[in-house]
Amino acid sequence: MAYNDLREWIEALDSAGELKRVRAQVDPILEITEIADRVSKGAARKYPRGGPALLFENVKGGNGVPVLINQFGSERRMQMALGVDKLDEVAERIRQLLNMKSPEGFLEKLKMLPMLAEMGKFFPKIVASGPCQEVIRKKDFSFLDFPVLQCWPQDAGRFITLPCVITRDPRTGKRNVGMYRMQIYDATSAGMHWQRQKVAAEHYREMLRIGARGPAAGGEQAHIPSTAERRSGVDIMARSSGGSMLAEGERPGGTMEVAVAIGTEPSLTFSAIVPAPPDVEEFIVAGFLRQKPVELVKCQTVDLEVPATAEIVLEGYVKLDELRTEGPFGDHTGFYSLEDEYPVFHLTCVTHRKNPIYSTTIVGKPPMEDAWMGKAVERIFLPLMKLTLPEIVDVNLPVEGIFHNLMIVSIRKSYPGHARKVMNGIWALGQAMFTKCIVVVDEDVNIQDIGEVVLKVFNHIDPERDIQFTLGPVDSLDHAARLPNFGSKMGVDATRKWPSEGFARPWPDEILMDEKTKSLVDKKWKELGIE
Ligand SMILES: Cc1cc2nc3c(=O)[nH]c(=O)nc-3n(C[C@H](O)[C@H](O)[C@H](O)COP(=O)(O)O)c2cc1C
Ligand SMILES: [Mn+2]
Repeated sequence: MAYNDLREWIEALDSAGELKRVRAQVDPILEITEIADRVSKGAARKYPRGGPALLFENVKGGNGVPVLINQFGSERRMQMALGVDKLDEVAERIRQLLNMKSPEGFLEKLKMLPMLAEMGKFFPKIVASGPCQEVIRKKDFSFLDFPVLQCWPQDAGRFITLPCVITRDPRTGKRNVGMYRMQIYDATSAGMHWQRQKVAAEHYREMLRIGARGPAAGGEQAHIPSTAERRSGVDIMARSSGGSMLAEGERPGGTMEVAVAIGTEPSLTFSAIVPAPPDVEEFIVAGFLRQKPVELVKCQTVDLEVPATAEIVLEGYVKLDELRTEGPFGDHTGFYSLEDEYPVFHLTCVTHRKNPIYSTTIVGKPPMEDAWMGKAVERIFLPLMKLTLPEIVDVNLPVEGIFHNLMIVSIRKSYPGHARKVMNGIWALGQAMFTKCIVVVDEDVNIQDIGEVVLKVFNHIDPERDIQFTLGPVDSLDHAARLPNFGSKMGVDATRKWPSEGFARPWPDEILMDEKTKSLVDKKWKELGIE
């Protein structure tokens, strides 16, 4: 079942008892964070883990715009958002899609037709008009017409935390939707925190490479950069550090158009955080998740399309020669992410629905709302990881490992060195490149049970032999790395070691009672009178 907009989603949450409306006045500066944090950590005792979604209806200085927060903040709501009873159902749908084999004979081809028709539902549809443009403001607008939060005391200011940032690849015309926070500098400029390994940052670099000659979308011939243009783009990128993509004094000029949708229906919001392969449009991912096309409308002032039912749309551009200090920001590591240089988004037009709803989230010490989103990604991506690494049995990203610090993976080991092959494969797999520590165990370990993991991993390793270090890109949020974005990573091979791996000693059996004794005690259990 698909929600057509945020409002239908809020209604569904309400009727499922998953939403709490708050009528008391609250301050978007710090206070909403403190409330939402307590709810995430269990202060709302009537509710299961993660607490309810919150709709603040009376926000100080918020022009009457309500604030929705914690919409994804429990297992149940994450399932509801994706229209399933178990997240593994989504994984199963992906598995079926990947399992497709070529039909043999006419009958099998006929049987495929409904499947192909089904796939038509994944693609977005451009419609002539949509509620997101009920109100169009081409002048006298400000980010602060909306109740944008300051989340934590040492944050550099107010941040839009749940924006779907839409950009276009200037070479292919393909769109990308990524969730990148935006720090409000003033009424019409904001930091655009796309980290340098993310897709929108690559679109930005691509614009630099082609000398900002304009997008080649819409079937136009793509501009092929000259060697000199390429070299200058590469130079700019190589010389800059951290989030910087331009060297000081470098002025290639030009702009890149950007649109931001806030308050989208949940499958689209979720698809903006999904680490899909760079060339996969998130509008298609959302269409797949909701089994219904996403409807898009053309923007007013930029050549981009936005979800027709979004609550709020920000249209604007990023200058290719402008960077500004972004941060600090209280991040999902539980620490403040450091200041760094990022591009600046300039607002050219705001469109919104009548009586818009502002949707947001906070991050901080786990568990918080994003923990549930991350767990959904873990489940849904398992079949996709298995496509490249079929020996993987299961994956666990413990919430306190904040998704990039720790990945536990069980494998069906088949040859010497197999665990190390898997580590290297994971470090080469899209955003999994950021994984600071990968622990690999045999398939008989239930990796969803951390107690069992600790027991077996630390029994099984000879640290000097079984730990593998490597160097490479690390998450921009990693404050311990020797350099921003570059550092070391560790793999732990906790699989049982084989003679073919040079392990000559016998390997002991795990202690397990025999079945005969177990069933004997089962039968006598009552008679023993212990319970
Ligand atoms: C609440 C939330 C906030 C996020 N903020 C950022 C951010 O500021 N910058 C960033 O690069 N990634 C951020 N991410 C992660 C990206 O959304 C994620 O890596 C996504 O896959 C990027 O999309 P892309 O692959 O199309 O670039 C955030 C994720 C969540 C759940
Ligand atoms: Mn993407």
